[in-house]
Amino acid sequence: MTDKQRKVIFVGGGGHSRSVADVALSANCKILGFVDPDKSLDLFGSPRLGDDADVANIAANWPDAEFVVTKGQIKSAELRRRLAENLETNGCTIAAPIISNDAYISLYVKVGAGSVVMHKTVLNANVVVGRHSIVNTGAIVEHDCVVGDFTHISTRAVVNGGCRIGNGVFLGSGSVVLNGVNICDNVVVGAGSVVVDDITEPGTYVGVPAAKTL
Ligand code: JB2
Repeated sequence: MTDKQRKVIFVGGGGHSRSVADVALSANCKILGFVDPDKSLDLFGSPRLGDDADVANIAANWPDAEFVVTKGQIKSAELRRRLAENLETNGCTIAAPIISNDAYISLYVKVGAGSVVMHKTVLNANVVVGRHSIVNTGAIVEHDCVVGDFTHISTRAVVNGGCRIGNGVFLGSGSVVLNGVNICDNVVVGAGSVVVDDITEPGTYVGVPAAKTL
């Protein structure tokens, strides 16, 4: 028996959406199209359906469509939050989590609506990931971690066991968070940085060990 194919609409048609397209196809989703102010974009043949002001009409045309925000760049958490609110205000269905068929997901994991878990990731036992978050290609989130909403764990980042990562956090590519470390909301950790102690103030942290930049 095959699962019913899901129908998804992307909000954002840039680089991240191209990576998510590949994940969505692997997860038996049909991409109906995307929403983006840039009329020049193409998403592997899926049409541009309009911009953010059009989402209510788009949802009315495709009542079974699920919407997912597909923007990923550094410091985009606030924009992603606004785009998600716009979807909710306009009655759009937020996509159930989109999870690559090439990810290892423990049976004891919860992932929130609007989140995307990309290829070659590992979410180990007892992990909770919030809403509208991204676990990008090759990232590892170890046992008992809690990851907030609108948070992006970038490519090949490693979050070791028992960490709490807040909302709107961006962990750069290849960064490492040591066991049991807590990171508060609205933090950016630079690529390759190693977080060894709790971060309790929003800001940008880089280096080994990671320290706040001015
Ligand atoms: O308000 C908006 C808006 N503002 C910009 N609403 C909607 N619906 N879309 C918006 N955009 C669109 O986001 C731009 O027109 C553009 O198409 C897209 C941003 O594309 P970009 O490739 O710059 O960023 P991205 O978030 O798709 O991907 C970044 O982050 C990924 C994690 C890139 O840096 C990728 O290389 C990276 N892998």
